[in-house]
Amino acid sequence: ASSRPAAAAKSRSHDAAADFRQLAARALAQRSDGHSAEACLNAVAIASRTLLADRWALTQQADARRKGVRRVHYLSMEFLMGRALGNALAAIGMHEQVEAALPEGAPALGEVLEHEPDAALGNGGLGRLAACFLDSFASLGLPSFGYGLRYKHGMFAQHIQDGRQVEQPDEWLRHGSAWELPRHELRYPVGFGGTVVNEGGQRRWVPAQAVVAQAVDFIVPGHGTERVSTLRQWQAEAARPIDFPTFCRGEFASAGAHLQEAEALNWVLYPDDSTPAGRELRLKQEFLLVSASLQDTLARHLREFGDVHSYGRLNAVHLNDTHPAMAPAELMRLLLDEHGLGWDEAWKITSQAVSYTNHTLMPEALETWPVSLFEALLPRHLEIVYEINRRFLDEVRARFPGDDAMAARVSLIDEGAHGGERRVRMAALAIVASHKVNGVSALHSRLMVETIFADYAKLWPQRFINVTNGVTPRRWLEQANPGLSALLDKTIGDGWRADLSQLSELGAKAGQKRLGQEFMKVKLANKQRLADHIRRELGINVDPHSLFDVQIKRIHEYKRQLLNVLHVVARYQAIIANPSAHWTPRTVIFAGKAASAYRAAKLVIQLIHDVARVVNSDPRVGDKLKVVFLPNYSVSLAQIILPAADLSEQISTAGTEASGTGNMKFALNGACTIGTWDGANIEMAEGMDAVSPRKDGASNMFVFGLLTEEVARIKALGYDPRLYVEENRQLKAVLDAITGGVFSWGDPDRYRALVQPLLQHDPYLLMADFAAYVECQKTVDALYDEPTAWAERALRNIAGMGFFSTDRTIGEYVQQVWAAPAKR
Ligand code: DL6
Repeated sequence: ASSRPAAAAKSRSHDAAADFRQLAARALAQRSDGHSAEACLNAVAIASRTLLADRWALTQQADARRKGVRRVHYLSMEFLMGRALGNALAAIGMHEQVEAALPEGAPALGEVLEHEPDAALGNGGLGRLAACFLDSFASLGLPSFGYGLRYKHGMFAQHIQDGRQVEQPDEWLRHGSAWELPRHELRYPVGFGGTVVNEGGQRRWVPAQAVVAQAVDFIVPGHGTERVSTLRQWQAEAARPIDFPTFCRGEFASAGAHLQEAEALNWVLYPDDSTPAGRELRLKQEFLLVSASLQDTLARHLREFGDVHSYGRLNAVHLNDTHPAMAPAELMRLLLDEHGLGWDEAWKITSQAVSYTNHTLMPEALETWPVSLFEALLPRHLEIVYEINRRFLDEVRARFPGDDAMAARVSLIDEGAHGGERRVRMAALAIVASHKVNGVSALHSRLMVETIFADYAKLWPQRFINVTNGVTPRRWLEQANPGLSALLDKTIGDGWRADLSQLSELGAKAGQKRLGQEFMKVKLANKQRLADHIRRELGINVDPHSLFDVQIKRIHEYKRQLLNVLHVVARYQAIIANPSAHWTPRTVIFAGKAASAYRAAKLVIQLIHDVARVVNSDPRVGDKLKVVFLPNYSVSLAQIILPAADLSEQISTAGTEASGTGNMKFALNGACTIGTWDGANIEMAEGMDAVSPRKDGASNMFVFGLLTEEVARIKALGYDPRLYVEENRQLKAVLDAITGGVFSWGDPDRYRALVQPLLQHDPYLLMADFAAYVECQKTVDALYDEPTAWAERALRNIAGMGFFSTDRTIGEYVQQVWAAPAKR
């Protein structure tokens, strides 16, 4: 009898596989372009999506039956999903079926997978974290939805012309997306502008303009489960069709101007906000996301439970940074004006539901909106914000009588005391409305309550917590690095695939010579693959035996790609001064995008290219040093680069990087880290040293540089970067070479705007950390010269990474933020 269920399961999976093959074959037969990679990709994606859509229906039915269990709604302007097909096939276990379904003459599966464009609907770590969360939502079976916008052109595609970044629209939807499931039944009106009217004592917003938000779903498969999660993306459409009489008069553009205006909401992520039109578009995008998502959650709640009173108990609404911070105001409006609740109940529900993650201490990233713009676009919301603020400030004054300065600092409105315009502080709105606010690493969360949110933490110390970031090991180890994954299976068993903490078992084995050799073999194969990619893309030959030293991330001054370049130049000068000395060969690899309006970051990209041009063509240098910038950084590019890295550069000024998640991906793939005592580097080093302590007691990480408190102290004492330059001949020679035009032949002024600030304010203390960085790089060289010791160190790094899975992160969010309704 016991074999009957097993036989039934086998036959079910046989049926599913046969269905899958049939679906793929049918979709392929319906194409007009034969068996091209494009056609095969589309066919297999359609078959996968159909299977996932069935799983979606079952997941929703199961969740609707789980009465009393909260659903999580994760609102984010960014979801950096990358490619979907490889992940889907790994999750649903249909690799073999696909091989079988691809007809004679079709490209190999690997080539088909390479053909898929990245869904690059994000900027950096924040967006990729959201994508990793969806993977863990599904794999852990958490009742949940991700909510975002469907950007037709992503952020931008980065092209490099003459060493400069040029932004182009990212045309990832050019061939459509077989993954998307438009939900024509889910359409919500979203208004802008207009007035607020009084109807029998009830306030009601009458917008001047309206669009319709149409839901388009992207189903995210779970691994090791048939459950899925959903990324619901909103597409704005005009609320009415073309104006027919105008069209008939031949005025085609004006007949459809409102269609174009609605569509523009979905063109790009983070439109340049240096113009008033750009700022207005951005605020409208944020409201589109918030309003459509909340209407959707309310509609679902009403369908399942029949009334709104239990909404706060049964729904978590999470704000991924301040971009969706309008959510509390919109939820209040919907509850007050559309559902007729009183203020107190609406506020209780709102604050039960809402929670907020802060992802940066950078003041410029803490959004504020001019009151005038806010009022013009969202007049009813401004009324609600004022009322929230009035009640909140009453509480503040009661608790801190006479402290007007405190009230002014925490107010939701910046009154523009120094001649500036009045502005709405979105982080303040998010904090006041949330029952929990978290930072993303232990250091960041501590600094958050000690600095930018200190006043709020005084009011509500229990509200602030830490949840350290993670990454999904499915994409970032199993799929990106099958060679290393197989080696781990062989060494510690495959339990780590379901429970990453089991990586710690590697700690005791890290010193085994044979294991080290096998590890280095896997690494070399990955490096060869990257070297081939670099040759194909850039025509540069790099030696896979050289140390691959990698910094891939958004280009930003605080991340200090420039410090890395200064070290490269110092090394170049040292090599040409003494070419016959022993040099540990290095290939320094960069990738990353600079925000389109960020001049200094764009200059850094140009400098990297100029330095690369000089270094790579200098015959005295040869293979001792190579510099590579890989354009158009993306998730799929990261999946090739990370497994090939020997050294991970995590060199932000201490106290500036909230967490980092690239740092985790590198270490998981067996790269050693050179890093400052910043963000999650700290917990990573502690993790490695706890599971696999070194005999000499030193850290497994290459740590250098000033600590956060030292940075603060130096700044307080009056930091003078010139003193560091005057004392360090090497540093002076590096800066002289850059300003002297060695790398910008014929244009010595090109980098004045980069170097001058280093000598004047140097806000990220590159000058102060340079010497320590260069010294630390020497210890990296020394270890790399001993492959056995290097492999042992790299294995210890992997062993310490068990904590950094998003499965753990999500477990903590569930326990500390989302599971229980808030008590205030
Ligand atoms: O929490 C995800 C990610 C962190 O790992 C990075 O350290 C942090 O820089 C990033 N934050 C942002 C916020 N916006 N800005 N700037 O992207 O979040």
